[in-house]
Amino acid sequence: MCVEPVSSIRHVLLVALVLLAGCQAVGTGSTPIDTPARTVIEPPYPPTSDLDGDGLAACQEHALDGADPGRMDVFVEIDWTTGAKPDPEDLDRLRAVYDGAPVHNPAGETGVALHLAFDDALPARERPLPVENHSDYAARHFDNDGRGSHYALFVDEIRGDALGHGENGTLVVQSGVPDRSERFTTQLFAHELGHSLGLTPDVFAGIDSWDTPIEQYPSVMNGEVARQTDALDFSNGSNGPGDFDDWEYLDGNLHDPDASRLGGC
Ligand SMILES: [Ca+2]
Ligand SMILES: [Ca+2]
Ligand SMILES: [Ca+2]
Repeated sequence: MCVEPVSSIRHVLLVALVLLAGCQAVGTGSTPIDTPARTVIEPPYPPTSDLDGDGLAACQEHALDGADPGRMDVFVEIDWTTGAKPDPEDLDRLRAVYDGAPVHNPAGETGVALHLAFDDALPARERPLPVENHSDYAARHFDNDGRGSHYALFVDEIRGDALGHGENGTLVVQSGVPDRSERFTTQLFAHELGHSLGLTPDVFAGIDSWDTPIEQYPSVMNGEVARQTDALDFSNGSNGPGDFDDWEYLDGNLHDPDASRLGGC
């Protein structure tokens, strides 16, 4: 669940561009892919139902600003230590990826609404954060714990080999990795958020893999994608044998955020 240290990253830009071009070419053929008809369910939805599968009951979603019980929502509270705040404009790229996600929603639209809430600026640390200690921050600074949100902490440096870690609704990311752009920070966030949502190596072996080719599994969960590109998307499973449909998995198995403190029902 960790991303490889930057010291071992090799910049093979030309190869990356070629591979990117190959990835973009996938699915551009003239033969359309038949997709099964989806049933559109008209609101109002039963108050205690979760027909969009985002882990929030319809009555809870009515109590959350911006939530839609007919479309998947993912809420993330973002805290950061001094100097580690992620670039809001670059995070918009990730919002756009989620907005275009090929998931099924009862209201008929595809896509996932990614709600990113900047919350607390925390003091800088005197020493790098051990990755396992990010849960201490969550315990003290996760203001929306129990309100249907994930927790993301951005820090200036993580001690050890990892650049990030995420699972079960919380994640930590190192901002401003030396010799990498702000886009890399967003990519780390996209990767760790994938873990927080439920994409783990137990689900598919290509996740966190360093030897799965990009053209086989073009997902931000694939270590090779993080090593060679700044892509943010998950795979849609359309790339032949050995691929995995991350979005389909999330469509049916999204980690349910703790919503025990949400009112509305
Ligand atoms: Ca829901
Ligand atoms: Ca929803
Ligand atoms: Ca907070």
